Amino acid sequence: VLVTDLTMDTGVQELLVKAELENIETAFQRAKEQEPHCKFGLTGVCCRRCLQGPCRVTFNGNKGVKRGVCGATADQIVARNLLSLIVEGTTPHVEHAREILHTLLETAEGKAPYEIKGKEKLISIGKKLGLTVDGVELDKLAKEVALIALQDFQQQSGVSNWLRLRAQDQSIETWKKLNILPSNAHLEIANAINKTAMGCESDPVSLLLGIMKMGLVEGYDGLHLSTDLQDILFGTPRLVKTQYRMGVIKEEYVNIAVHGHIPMVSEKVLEWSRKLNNEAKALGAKGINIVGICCSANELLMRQGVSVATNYASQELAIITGALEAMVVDAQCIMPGLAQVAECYHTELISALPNIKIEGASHVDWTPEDADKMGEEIVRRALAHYPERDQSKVQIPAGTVEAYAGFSVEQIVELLATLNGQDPLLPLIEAIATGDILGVVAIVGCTNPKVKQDWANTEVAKELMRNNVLIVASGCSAHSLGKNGLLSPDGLQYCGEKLANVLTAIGQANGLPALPPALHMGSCVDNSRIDDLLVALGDRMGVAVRELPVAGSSPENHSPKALSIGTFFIAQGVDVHIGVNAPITGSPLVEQALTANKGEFPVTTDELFGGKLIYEADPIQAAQTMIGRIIQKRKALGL
Ligand code: BF8
Ligand code: SF4
Repeated sequence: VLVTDLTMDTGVQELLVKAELENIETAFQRAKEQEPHCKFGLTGVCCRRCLQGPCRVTFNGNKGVKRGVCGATADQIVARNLLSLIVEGTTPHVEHAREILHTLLETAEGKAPYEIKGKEKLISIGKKLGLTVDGVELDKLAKEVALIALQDFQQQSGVSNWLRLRAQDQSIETWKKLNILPSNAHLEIANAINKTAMGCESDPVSLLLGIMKMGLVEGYDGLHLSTDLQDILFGTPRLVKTQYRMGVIKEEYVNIAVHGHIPMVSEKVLEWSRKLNNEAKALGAKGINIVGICCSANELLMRQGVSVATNYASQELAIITGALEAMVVDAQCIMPGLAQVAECYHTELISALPNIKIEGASHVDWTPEDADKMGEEIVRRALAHYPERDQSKVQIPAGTVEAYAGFSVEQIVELLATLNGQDPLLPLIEAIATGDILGVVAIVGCTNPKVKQDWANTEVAKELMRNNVLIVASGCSAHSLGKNGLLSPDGLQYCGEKLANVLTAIGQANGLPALPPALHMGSCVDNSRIDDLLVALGDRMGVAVRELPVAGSSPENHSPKALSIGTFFIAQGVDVHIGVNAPITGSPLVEQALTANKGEFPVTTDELFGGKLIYEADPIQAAQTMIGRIIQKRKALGL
């Protein structure tokens, strides 16, 4: 296989060649070894829910057995498996939210060494929750906010506080009618696992509604809760300029990569790298250089302007540069294969979450109270490894790409306010109304070694831009766009003329050459920001989110998290495109319900919620399908 077929990133290509020469295995190679994939698994009809199985039933409706030992049909097995997968997507985000919630609580109580940097966010959320904010001390207010959030993990009835805080009224009405409003994230997760257990729920329609409910748990007590509390603790992102690609790893520096998702870990590592910077100089280095991978990168990029080495599929390659003294990992999307790669170098792979251990990695415990101890210990270990670096193994692909990020909703509104201080969203709405902006599409999610890295993400984006669709981005797909110049004003060359003019006008009103054609809104939990933007647009236009000419797209999805996030958006009536098929095609019922493709099954998410799943591997076709729906929704609005 040619490395140019595996990834668009020339730095990663160079390192893949190095890996081969050094006989080091990577995910790109292992992905090939798994081909061809098992059809039962791919289509979702393999059931391992009890020890009478595993049972495999027909995936194309005619060949093979029709029922498992217990009598379960393909529809039932696929729906159950999908709910189970969505629970696995939701739970890491809910755990993420719970961890930041406890950190905020302990910070407010003076027990944890963090400070409340997002005063404005705290006050605005306090107000929205109906708390008294005037004259109240920040710590006291933060504690009250945290305790209200904690109810979302404790209350046995009622509706999730964070859902009521962030959802649009029209959506709540729809969900209420369908009886899918969640109350307590832990309870809903337990309930969903109970549904999928052997001999429990077998009604595929009820299982599908369970999937939509889980999407709401994901959206409000996963994404929104995480972002809101992180903004309170670390501040709301503002426009930053940064650098992308492997070239951000610097030979003359002590290099530490932060990888994973939890900013309580990565922020502390960054803080201690600044405090101990002189110790690196004493070792003959120029200082300590922190680089990001995956969503830890996004968190530090958005708030601190830290540069990004790479995204998901090529995480192992960052170590193969031979120039990382340490890689710190917390949770989610950490490949176990990292340990094997790190063994070949002086790089120490360090895990940090008390209940997430990685085989072959060393461990430094993060807890809110001991966060400083963790930060200092990790940075000191990296310093100690610097003299062990083997220069003969160092090869850092040259070159970096400039990118803008930090587009929180607050920042977007502030940029627009230079055009209309009274009604900042109006210029954007007018541009949508005239068709200067045809619609808005969120490019979100992962990279996946099944797809040429960054290729589908950037192709979908470029085709949309060419058709004057404004792009907002998050997660590893934002990194794909960043590495390829689409987070910089240079990316305007790919835009239709009308979109380019709007972006130039807004940029120049703010002292920039132009806005980039894709606005980087953050990590995967920050898909909440994209949701906030949609709700704000809908509310200002007086329409439901489901009526907006918008869509979401995850062209290189790999993680169940991408599916649970997608479910959340479908529940609000937003179409969601995926480029790597979910395991649903073994069930005509589940496939039709989600994709609304013609079939005899009468109930679809499109009818109930206003949004559907679009599976399309071809990026240009995917973009065109989304554009078709955007035009349909525009027409319905009279545009
Ligand atoms: O939460 S985009 S590969 S790192 S799952 Fe994972 Fe996908 Fe990256 Fe961030 Ni999101
Ligand atoms: Fe087979 Fe039914 Fe057990 Fe699944 S739950 S493994 S279909 S017997």
